[in-house]
Amino acid sequence: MEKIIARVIRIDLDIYILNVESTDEIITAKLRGNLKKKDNVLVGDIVSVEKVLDDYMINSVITRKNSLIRPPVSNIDQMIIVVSVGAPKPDYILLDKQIVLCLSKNIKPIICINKVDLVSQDESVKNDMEYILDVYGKLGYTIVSTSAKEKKGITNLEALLKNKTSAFSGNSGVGKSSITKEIIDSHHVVQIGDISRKSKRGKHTTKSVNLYNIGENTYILDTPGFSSYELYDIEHKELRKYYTEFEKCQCDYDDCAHIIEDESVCDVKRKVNTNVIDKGRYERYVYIYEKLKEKYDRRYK
Ligand SMILES: Nc1nc2c(ncn2[C@@H]2O[C@H](COP(=O)(O)OP(=O)(O)O)[C@@H](O)[C@H]2O)c(=O)[nH]1
Ligand SMILES: [Mg+2]
Ligand SMILES: [Zn+2]
Repeated sequence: MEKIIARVIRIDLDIYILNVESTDEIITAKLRGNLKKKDNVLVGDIVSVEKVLDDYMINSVITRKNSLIRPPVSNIDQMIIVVSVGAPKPDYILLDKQIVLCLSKNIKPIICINKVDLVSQDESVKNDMEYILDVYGKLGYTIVSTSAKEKKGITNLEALLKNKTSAFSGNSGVGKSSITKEIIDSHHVVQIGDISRKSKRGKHTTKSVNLYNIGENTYILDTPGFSSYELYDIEHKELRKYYTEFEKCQCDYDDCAHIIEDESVCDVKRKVNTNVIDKGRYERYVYIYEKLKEKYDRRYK
C-alpha cells in the first residue's frame, strides 16, 4: 500500500482535492469513515492518504499550525492584508482588527497597499499612504505597495510568498481578486474547477475556498468569503496583548487595560499624549475593546 502526504486545496461536498507534496500532482480523495464529521478536514490541512485499489482515502490529518472558522481554513503562515488608498479609502479599524486576528493565530501580517496608481491624483490618497508607511512601518510590519491596474509591485509581493501559505484579506473592492488573478495567471495554475466538474459532484461556486499551489511549497488562498473579521476568540481583556506598541510600556499595574486608567499610572496613555504611540491606533484600540467588552457582557444574557 502506497502512503502519500498531501495538502487539501479544495473541498467539493465529499470530494477532497489534494496536492501531493512530493510531486505537486493533483488527486481527488474521499474520507475514511472515522474522519466524517463536519470540519474535521479543512482546506489547508496536510493529510495522510492511502491508495486502496483505484481510490485515494484520507486516513488522518497532521497536526495544524492554526485554523480559522470563517473561512474554515488551516495552516496559514501569513495574511496579505490588502488596503486600498482610494476607492475605497482605507478602513483602519478593519486593518487593526485583521492584524489582531493574525497575531492571535500565529499568522504573519503583511500589509499590501494597493491602487498606488491613484496617489498622484489626490492629496488625501497620498496622506493615507504616508500614514500607513509611517505608523505600521514603525511597528515593524512588512509593507508592500502595489498597483494591480498597472501591474506594479506584484513581483515584490510574490517574493514574500515563497515557501509560505498566504491568505488574502481586506474589504470588498480593495483589489484582492485583481492581485491574486495576476499571480495565479502568471504561474499557469491548474484550473481546479475542471477537476470538480469531472467528479460530477456539486457545483463550481465562487464561494468555495481554493488553495492554489503557485510553486514548490508556495500556496495562496483565494477566499471570496473572507469578509467576516469578527475577533471570535478574543476577549477584551486580552486585546492589549496584540498591540506591539504597548509592549515597551511600563504601566503601574500589570493588568492595566489602558482604558480608564489615568495618565499618572498608565504609560500607554502617557505615550499617546506625547505622540510616541499613534493616537489613531490607540483610539481604534479603545473602540475595538469596547465592542469586545459589549459582546462579553452580553454573553450569558
Ligand atoms: N486604480 C486601480 N484600480 C484597481 C486596482 N486594483 C483593482 N482595481 C479595481 O478595483 C475594483 C475592485 O477590484 P477587485 O479585485 O474586484 O477587489 P476585491 O473586492 O478586493 O476582490 C475593480 O474595479 C478593479 O479593476 C489598482 O491597483 N488601481
Ligand atoms: Mg474579489
Ligand atoms: Zn496602561
